[in-house]
Amino acid sequence: MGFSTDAIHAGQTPDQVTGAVSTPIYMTSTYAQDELGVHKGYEYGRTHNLTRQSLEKNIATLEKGKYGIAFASGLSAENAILGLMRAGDHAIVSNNVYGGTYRLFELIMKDYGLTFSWVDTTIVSNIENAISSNTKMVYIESPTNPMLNLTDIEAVSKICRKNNLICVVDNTFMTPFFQNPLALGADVAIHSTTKYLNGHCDIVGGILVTNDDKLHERFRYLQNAVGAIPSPFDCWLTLRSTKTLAVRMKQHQENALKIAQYLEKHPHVKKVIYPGLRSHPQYELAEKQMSGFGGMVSVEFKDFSTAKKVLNNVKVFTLAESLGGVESLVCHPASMTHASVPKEEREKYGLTDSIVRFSVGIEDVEDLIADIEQALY
Ligand code: P1T
Repeated sequence: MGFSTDAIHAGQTPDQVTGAVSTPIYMTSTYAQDELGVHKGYEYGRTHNLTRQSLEKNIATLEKGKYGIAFASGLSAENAILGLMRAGDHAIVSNNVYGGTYRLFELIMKDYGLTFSWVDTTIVSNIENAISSNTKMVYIESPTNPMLNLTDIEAVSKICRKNNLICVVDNTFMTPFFQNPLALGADVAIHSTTKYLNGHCDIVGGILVTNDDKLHERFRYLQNAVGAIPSPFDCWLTLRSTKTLAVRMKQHQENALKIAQYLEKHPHVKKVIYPGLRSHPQYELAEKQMSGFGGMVSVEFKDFSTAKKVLNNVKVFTLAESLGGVESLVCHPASMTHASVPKEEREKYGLTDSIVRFSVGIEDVEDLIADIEQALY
C-alpha cells in the first residue's frame, strides 16, 4: 500500500460492535474477566489498550517496522531505550541532540552508571574511533535539533552490525514520510509524537519502532513495568493526525524551502541551515537518505540583538518551545530547548545565541515571510 493509504487505514478496522469508522477511545482502566484466569486478552489499562494498539500498529506500518511501542512522551520513549543498558555500559551519541535528550543521558542516567561519548556523528569514523569494549549502543539524531546536521544512517548501521551494537535513530524531524531509519538498517526508530506525527500542538507523546523481536519484548516489558503510557485520548488524537501526515509534510516542506530561500538572501542573516538548500554541507546525503527535507529551518542572524528582534516581534509565528505543528513556531534554542547543554558544549557545534529555529507551519507562506520581514524592521 502507499504511504497515505497506510496512514489512513493501518491498525484501524471498523468497530466490531457498531461499525464505527473512527477507532473508539477505550477509556477504561480495567477489563471484566469471564472467569478466574479467562479473559479476552485485556487485563489492565497500563498493559493493554486497543486505541493505543491501533496507534502502535499504525505508526509501525508507516516506519516499515513490525512493532510500535507507544509512550507518554518522547523522553519516556528514550528512557525505555536506555533500559536496554546496564550500569557500566557505554553509548556513543550525536553531540548535537535535543537538549532534553542531553539532560536525560548526561545529567540523570550517568548517575546510574551509564557512560556516554558525545561525538560528531556526521563524520562516521568518529563513531568507530569511540567504540570500546563496553559500548552497547549508537544513538543518533538525523537531522539534529537544531543544527540540522545529518548522519549517514546506512553507514552507521553497518558499523553497528559489525560491532554488535544497537543502532537507534531519532527520526522526529523527518517523520516516516521523509525518512525510514529501519529500512536504512537501524534497529530502532524513535519519535517524539508530540511533533509532526500528532502535528497540532495538543498532545505530548513518544513511540519506538523496531523489527527486532528481542528488542520489542524488552520495550514492551518496560512500557508496562515502568508505566509511562500515553492516555487513550492522546493515542486517538495522534491516530487521527497521522491520516494527514503526508499532506501536512508536503506543505511544511514547500513553505520551509521558500522561507529558507528568502532568508538566504537577507542582509541581516549570516547563515541559513536547511537540508534542502544546496548550500547545506550535506545536501547530497540528504538527497540519498531522505525523500524530502522537512519543515525545520535554523538561521544564524548577524548578531543576538537581531535574533531577539525576530523572536520578540513575530506575530503569525508564535514564540514557543516544540515544533512540528500546523501552526508556525519560533524558538531560541540556546536559552530554551538547549538550555540544559553547557554553553561551551553547544558552541562546539555552532549553537550560538544568534541562532533562531523556525518550525515552519502550513499557513500561507506569503504571510509567514511578511511576518519575518516586518519583525526584522
Ligand atoms: O518533548 P518530548 O515529547 O518528550 O520529546 C523529546 C524530544 C525527542 N527528540 C527530539 C528530536 C525532540 O525535538 C524532542 C523534543 N523537542 C522539543 C520540545 C523542542 O522544542 O525541540
